[in-house]
Amino acid sequence: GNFQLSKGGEVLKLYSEPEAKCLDCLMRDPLKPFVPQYYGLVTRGEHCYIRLEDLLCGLRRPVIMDCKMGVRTYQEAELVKERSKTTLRSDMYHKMVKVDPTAPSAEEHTKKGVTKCRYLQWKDTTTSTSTLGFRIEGIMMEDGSVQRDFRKIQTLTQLTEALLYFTRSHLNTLKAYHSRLLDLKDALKSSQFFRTHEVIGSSLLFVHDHSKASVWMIDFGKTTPLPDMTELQHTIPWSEGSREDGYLIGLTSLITSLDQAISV
Ligand code: 4IP
Ligand code: MN
Repeated sequence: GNFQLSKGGEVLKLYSEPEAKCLDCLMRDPLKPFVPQYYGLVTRGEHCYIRLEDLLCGLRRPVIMDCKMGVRTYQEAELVKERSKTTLRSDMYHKMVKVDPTAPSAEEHTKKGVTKCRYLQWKDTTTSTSTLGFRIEGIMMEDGSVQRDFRKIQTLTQLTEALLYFTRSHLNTLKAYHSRLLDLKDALKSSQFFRTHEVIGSSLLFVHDHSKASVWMIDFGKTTPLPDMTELQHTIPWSEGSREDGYLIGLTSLITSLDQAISV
């Protein structure tokens, strides 16, 4: 990703204004314990970086899972922008064809390009994003091997299998994740930040080693404040204009699945 270096328990992430604004807000919100500590900005060479707590610091052979939350991963604003100016992306066309050669339309095949929203929508609807409210983006096991294809996960039962694999069925790890997610749910309920932001493309990062397990909210580059006086529920499906993100649909799927995994 765009993480530059890790030193002294800190990582640097390339600056983005929306993300820095979210982190500022989050450091003064009930969600603070669920977000990496934010230490402000630093310039290195020509670039500005966001200084964040290194969540892997002190862990031995950590196991990591990135879950991208929500029922969609594109902003409404991106959708609107595309209607007036349709830039075709050949890289996204090729990523699409690699997974399913029949996915692009005849026109898209001819142009060898798709719009960004078309690609992101296709991905959302062919993974668990649109149904379970999140998808597993990747898992890194203790030996450093990375698995990225979780496209087949469509049901809670398949999700439970993935969680059992990820934790090697360790009951203590599963229980620690479960209770952390329940605490997160409580914090989200009382969070002013959560009520007033459309949370898109943000992940829950699951991290454990032999002795501890935790979950963190990360990646706020596409999380944006709502107009004054509007609030989201985060629990209902999206329809254009509602800006609903379905974040809590995904969190509920994860909690339900961990419940199942614990009782296996
Ligand atoms: C990626 O697709 C992810 O959706 C990225 O989101 C997105 O970055 C990329 O868009 C898109 O190509 P794959 O994961 O299928 O490769 P994230 O960074 O949340 O993982 P954005 O810019 O939307 O954050 P481009 O436009 O950066 O290529
Ligand atoms: Mn991410």
